[in-house]
Amino acid sequence: QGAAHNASLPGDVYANLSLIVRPPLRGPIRVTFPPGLTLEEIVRKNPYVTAGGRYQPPDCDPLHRTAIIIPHRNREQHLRYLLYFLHPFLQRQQLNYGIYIIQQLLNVGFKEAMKDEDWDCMFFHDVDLIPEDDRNLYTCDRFPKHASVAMDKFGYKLPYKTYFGGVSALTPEQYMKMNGFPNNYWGWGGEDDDIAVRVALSGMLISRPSIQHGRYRMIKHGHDKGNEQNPRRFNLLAKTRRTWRQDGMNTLDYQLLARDLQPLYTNITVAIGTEK
Ligand code: NGS
Repeated sequence: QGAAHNASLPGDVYANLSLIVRPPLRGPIRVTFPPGLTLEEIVRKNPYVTAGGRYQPPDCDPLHRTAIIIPHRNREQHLRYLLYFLHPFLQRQQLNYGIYIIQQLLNVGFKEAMKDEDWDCMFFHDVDLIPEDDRNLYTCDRFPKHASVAMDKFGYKLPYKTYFGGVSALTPEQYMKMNGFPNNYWGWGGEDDDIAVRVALSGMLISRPSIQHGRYRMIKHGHDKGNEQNPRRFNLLAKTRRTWRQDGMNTLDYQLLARDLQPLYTNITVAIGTEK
């Protein structure tokens, strides 16, 4: 009987159906921070992750190639917790992915990651934000995506309508269309707002996940030493309309010092100039 039923559809339809594997997503994630967590323990829990923090699903052909770029300075503990949650999260989404740590410019992360693989999506990820729902897919959309729409510290809603900080995702095409990100923001604040302005100036809209899926828990921390508020940020923001074409990927200048393949991430160290 089953065979007679099957015969009513062309064979290749069944062949294709049998290949579609539903990602083993779980939905909401309970985020707690286990004390005494070590990198070794995370390595042990992620046996399929290869040198440099790379992964490909062992049992299916991934549809998406996503690079995660994390700017980070002296926040070892935050990084450890993020890696602890992010590796299994990305594996459940059945992505081909790589994790990159950079010290300064997001543009450097973009350029260096693209040397490894033809990534089709770049996620720019604050080191202290943990996603709380794996239906928040780490893939790109038709427009630049702002993923962290519901952060606990803002009461699980946007702090203001044009907020673009936390976690965002762009295809390489979208990234190049807006000349990447600015190179001239030093210290805290404003860079994310500048990026949102660049998205609009280059003629794109912003896409966002739902408030149920785009939830993030922030790891609490005090003020960052060596990352003081940037007093020039309002001035810079006021000029973005005039400067975005002359400041970005087309003026990126740095010297690669090291590309260190750690078990859970690729660490990029570069030398760049100082504030002009
Ligand atoms: C704005 C900043 C953004 C920042 C946002 C949230 O005022 O960079 O606050 O800040 N813009 C400027 O300073 C121009 S937070 O509450 O996370 O400290 O992301």
